[in-house]
Amino acid sequence: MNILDFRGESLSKRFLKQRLPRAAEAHADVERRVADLLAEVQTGGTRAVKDFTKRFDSVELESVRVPASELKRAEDELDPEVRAALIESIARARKVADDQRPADVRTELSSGAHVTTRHLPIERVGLYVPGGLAVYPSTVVMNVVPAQTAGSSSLAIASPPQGNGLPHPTVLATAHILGIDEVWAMGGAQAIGALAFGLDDEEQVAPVDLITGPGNAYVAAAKSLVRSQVGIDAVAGPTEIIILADETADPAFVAADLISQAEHDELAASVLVTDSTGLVDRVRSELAAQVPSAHHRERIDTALSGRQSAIVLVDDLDAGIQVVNGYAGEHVEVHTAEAHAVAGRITNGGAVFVGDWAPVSLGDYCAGSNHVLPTMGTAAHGSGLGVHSFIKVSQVIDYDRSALAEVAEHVEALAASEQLPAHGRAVSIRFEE
Ligand code: HSO
Ligand code: ZN
Repeated sequence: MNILDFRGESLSKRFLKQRLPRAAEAHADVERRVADLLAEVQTGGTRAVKDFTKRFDSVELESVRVPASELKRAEDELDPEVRAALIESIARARKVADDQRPADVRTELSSGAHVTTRHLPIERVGLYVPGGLAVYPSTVVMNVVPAQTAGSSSLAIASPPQGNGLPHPTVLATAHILGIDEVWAMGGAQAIGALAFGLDDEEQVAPVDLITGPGNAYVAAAKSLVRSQVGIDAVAGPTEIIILADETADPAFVAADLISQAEHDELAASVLVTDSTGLVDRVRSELAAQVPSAHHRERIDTALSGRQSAIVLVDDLDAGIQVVNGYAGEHVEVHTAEAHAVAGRITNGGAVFVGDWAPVSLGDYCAGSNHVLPTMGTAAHGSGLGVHSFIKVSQVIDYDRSALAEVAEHVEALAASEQLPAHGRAVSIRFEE
């Protein structure tokens, strides 16, 4: 891993933005190709989706909709151990999601003057579950559970087909366990297009109001291009972990967690921030010991030696916290003395994992937290998936005559100051004899 020595630096926001390691942004070229593809899906409908599936997934689809019998069969044939794990993962995610449900609030501003803030479910949601280098039934859980808890009434899953024309059986089984019956065998940018525009010929995909879920660069580009017509959760970049560790950290745990993130993707980012050169040496020897026996060692090697991964040396823990907050990573792990207090000072992090016993992979599957999280520094303003992602806020304004009279002059004054006299008149007309 590259070493970045930030000791003695002032660590301004600008310095950190420029100097912290980060994966390259997607090429403009990808956006152009995806824009053309989306236009073809919009005009060509099901035929275009099938053609792109043949071209990119090498699969000739008979039907894009997954039959109900296949969903049931996938659950019937599911390995019991995986089933038990999914049940636990779902139960924990539901427990957290239940506690996230926001309450409506009615605010009384004066007698007869009320504003009610309502939280309403987004009705129809398209949930994208990637295929590619791995299979992600856990992502089905992370998308579906908060959407169901929010009360979204119509959920459609899209996931790329395998050679048999169906998404991976564990993805199908998980959808069935969760009670989802609308699953589409489509992936990539064409899936995002079909969900956003709908299909209305051979296959009937009703357009969705919101698309959530991670995906590769093509999916990300498609989501960002359809966002003027449909809501999206985020434009996801490659996955990332930033670990803040001091002299007390266990180097074997730190190395294993850097490796587990790198396992996702050659572009995955694994970053270690520490004030201890001793720990750097120990983590490096652990990496040297652990990487060669890893199943995906080549991918891991590429990710760990890429420009997006690094070991960052800082003067002290305060500087380390500044670096972590400047990075605003998808996953933050804290391996320091007084880890809880340190974690409390992490203000930019998609999810923060505290101490030795909360590795990111716990959160990937079974913590109860969500693993669809903001990447590429967007944790500075964005949030991971949760019940809130599937909720829109609507305010109900309810004033009676005397309550309006109380503020009529203020409305008129502000309307006049904006040179919008008809706004003022809409109030004054109500009080004319
Ligand atoms: N770490 C990934 C999620 C995941 N890991 C799914 C395994 N399966 C991004 O948060
Ligand atoms: Zn993971």
